[in-house]
Amino acid sequence: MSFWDEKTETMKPGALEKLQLKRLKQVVSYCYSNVSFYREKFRQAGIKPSDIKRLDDVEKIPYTTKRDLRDNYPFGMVAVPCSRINRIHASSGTTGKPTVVVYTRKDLDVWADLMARELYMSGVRKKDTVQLIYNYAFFTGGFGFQQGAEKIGAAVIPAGVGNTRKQIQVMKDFNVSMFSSTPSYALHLAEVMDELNIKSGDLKLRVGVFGAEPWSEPMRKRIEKSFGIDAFDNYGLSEMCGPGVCMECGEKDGMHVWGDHFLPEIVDPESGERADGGELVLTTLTKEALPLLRYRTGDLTSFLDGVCSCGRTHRRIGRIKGRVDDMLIIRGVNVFPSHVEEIIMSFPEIGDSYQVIVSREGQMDSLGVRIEVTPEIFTGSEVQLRDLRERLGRELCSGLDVSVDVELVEPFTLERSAGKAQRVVDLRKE
Ligand code: DLL
Repeated sequence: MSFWDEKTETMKPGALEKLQLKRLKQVVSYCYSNVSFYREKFRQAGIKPSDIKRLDDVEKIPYTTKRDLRDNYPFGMVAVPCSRINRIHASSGTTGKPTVVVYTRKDLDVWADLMARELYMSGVRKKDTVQLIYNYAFFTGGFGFQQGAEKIGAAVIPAGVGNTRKQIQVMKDFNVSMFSSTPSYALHLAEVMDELNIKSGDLKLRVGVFGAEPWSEPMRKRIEKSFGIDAFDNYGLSEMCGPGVCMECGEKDGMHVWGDHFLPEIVDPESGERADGGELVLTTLTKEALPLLRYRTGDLTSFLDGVCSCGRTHRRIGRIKGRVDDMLIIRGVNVFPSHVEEIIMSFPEIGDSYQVIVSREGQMDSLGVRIEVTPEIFTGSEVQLRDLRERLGRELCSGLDVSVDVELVEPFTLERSAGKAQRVVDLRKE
């Protein structure tokens, strides 16, 4: 077993908590002294940095939200003078102003080190050739992975997004052993590989790291099978650094949140009270340029109990179920698009793309799924298709507790995205 930073990754829990408390006190004082937004928040809450004496005292601090970042666009929450800023990224979001995130030299060094920790954990070494299939414009994905892989000493191909055939050609010709992209784009790469009649055995791929959007266990299996690789889940968000917040180890039983740099909490998204499962809240413990206290990520997950057999002691969270604002309420039943995916992707007859359609008939919302089938099924018999449609409808209804209208469509007809997939089509808004 090997680690990038064994001492830190396997720290005794008591020692890790001690380090977290020391850093929490530091970052709280730092925010209070350098960010007027926090000074004002503390004043309103009637607290002082000296009130943070134990780790649990973090609960005294008010939450920070994406709205706060947007209200202070672009640099209102930055804690350092402009001259110390070394990099600026932004997350586009779907509406309104982008969320701007900035880094000092030290922030970039920490980020690179965390990414090296994660990539090393997935098995990336100096000898590897790494293809990074992310949009490099403002987005943190490509740069994060690039810094980490370079730190390990691997060869990096900053492939960017698009031109799927060329991506596969590069994979083959440059003997790529690891690649990283969104999971939905990985499945599209696999489709195009089929079209080009390139088999996983023609490539040298061993490892894939995927993130930036929710995906499911059946989807992992499909990706692993298509490329003959070991596929890992990686979670992060621009506001913390980008990727580099947490990742799965070889056990693939939850993602380790790097507790030396982030303090994780989970709260009920409605009441804001601590909970075992709910919204992930993160406090940056070491960031200089944009320190954030109790940041509401909007992402839903839960803590996993017990010691991980990989030897790492940093707390684990389960797969991200979706965002608080992704949840659909259909006739009073809460439905997550990720649950729909989990159910349909376990059917081998189903292709690699689908859409969740929400529509309204009168006062009632209804749920549909439009799913691509495999070419074999599509050219098969009417009876087979009807049978598949019925089985899918039954499974979805019993898994989600709401009836679902299933539409099966021809392979490769739904739109593919090179970045984060847009799975939900909300006809109620049209
Ligand atoms: O997506 C950072 C990233 C890049 C992570 C590449 C992993 C790989 P943002 O654009 O700010 O940053 O989007 C962050 O994406 O709040 C989640 O809702 C979602 N997300 C990220 N990783 C995962 C994941 C990057 N593994 C938002 N599973 C987050 C589910 C994820 N959702």
